[in-house]
Amino acid sequence: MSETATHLGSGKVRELYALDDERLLLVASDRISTFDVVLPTAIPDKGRVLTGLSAFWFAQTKDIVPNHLISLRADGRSLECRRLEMLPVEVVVRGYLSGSGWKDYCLTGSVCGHTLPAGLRESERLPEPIVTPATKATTGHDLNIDEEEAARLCGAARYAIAREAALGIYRYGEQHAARRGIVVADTKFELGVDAAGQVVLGDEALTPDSSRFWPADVYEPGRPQPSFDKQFVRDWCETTGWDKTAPGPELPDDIVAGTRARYIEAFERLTEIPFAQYLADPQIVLA
Ligand code: PZK
Repeated sequence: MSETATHLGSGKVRELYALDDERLLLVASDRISTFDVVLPTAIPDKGRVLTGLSAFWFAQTKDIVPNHLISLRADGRSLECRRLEMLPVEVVVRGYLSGSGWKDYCLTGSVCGHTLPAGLRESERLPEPIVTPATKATTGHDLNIDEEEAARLCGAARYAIAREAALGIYRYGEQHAARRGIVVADTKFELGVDAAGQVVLGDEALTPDSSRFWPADVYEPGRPQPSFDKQFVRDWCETTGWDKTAPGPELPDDIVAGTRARYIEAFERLTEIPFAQYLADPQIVLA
């Protein structure tokens, strides 16, 4: 017996299928992107690591906010999800000053309408996490907006619920990860509304693709931080003279192996489950 799935769309490294009117299938590939380009070389098991982590966080945070997860498939890389009416904004939570947040702060002293203390350094921990929404721009790049604009786009009541949910999950995940040596600098959530009108967490949750993960042991404000997962790839790409336009370079075997090991290390630190055990029985992350 098998179900048919209709391909609905592709993300840079994931595929989305419809199973029926109520259910979607999110499939994480082993593709990796860096400098916004998908590389021609896969990282074996990356999709399983990200799917397992997402499922782990969905299970851990379901009492903070309901989520779209129905089931984790036995392949370890596919999530059956409830179909939602997605909100037209991405809800980014930042606990540290990095990326576009750092750029905007340098230029204006504020980030998405949040005025921050003067004198903060790159990668510095913020006094408290801030919510910095974004919309999908037509260029493919996200466009930061302030929370007033997000409230207009979503409806004020809905946005208020979504932002509190996002803050709650970020705080939970950031604390959990910090105790295991990983700084979650920021993370992007996508939320939607279910058939009953409830705000529900969708997409992926607190993965290295939707977040900035930094190794806590070398964390030091005042400079950019190395990526927990992608730093080998970035550093190697920088040695090649690649101009960072598509197509990217093929990765050598040692860079693939080192990067795969970092993804698995993130999985094992955060879930406290050996990755081999996940491969044998993915449902273990839901316990
Ligand atoms: C939904 N995307 C992003 C695009 C991907 C992912 N539960 C949901 N209900 C309705 N729509 C979506 C979801 C989720 N998650 C997610 N677009 C729509 C996307 C392409 C590939 F893997």
